[in-house]
Amino acid sequence: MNRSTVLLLVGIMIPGSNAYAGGEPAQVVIRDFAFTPQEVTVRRGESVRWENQEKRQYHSVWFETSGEPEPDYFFPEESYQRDFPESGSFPYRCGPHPEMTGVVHVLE
Ligand SMILES: [Cu+2]
Repeated sequence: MNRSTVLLLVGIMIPGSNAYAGGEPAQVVIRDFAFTPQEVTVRRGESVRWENQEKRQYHSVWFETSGEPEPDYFFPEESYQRDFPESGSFPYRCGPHPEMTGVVHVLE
């Protein structure tokens, strides 16, 4: 295993690291009423995928402060994915659970 392979694996395996994982969407896990990692960084044009890993609870990923309508809830074993075509920092929350918050940072 060469050095760049090792660095790539480290980037994939450490939640919250800023490493670029090579075209796959950045992953955020939802479990125990929390987004993990709470902050995620991608490059402009990349996407983020939220996976609901709760046992029963549905959630949503709502970019309320961007003026967007709340998207549909998604349930355990479902996911929600979206692209980020603009750079900036985009806070979001869960619609039914306002205490659940996260931020997507999009680099130029
Ligand atoms: Cu929720």
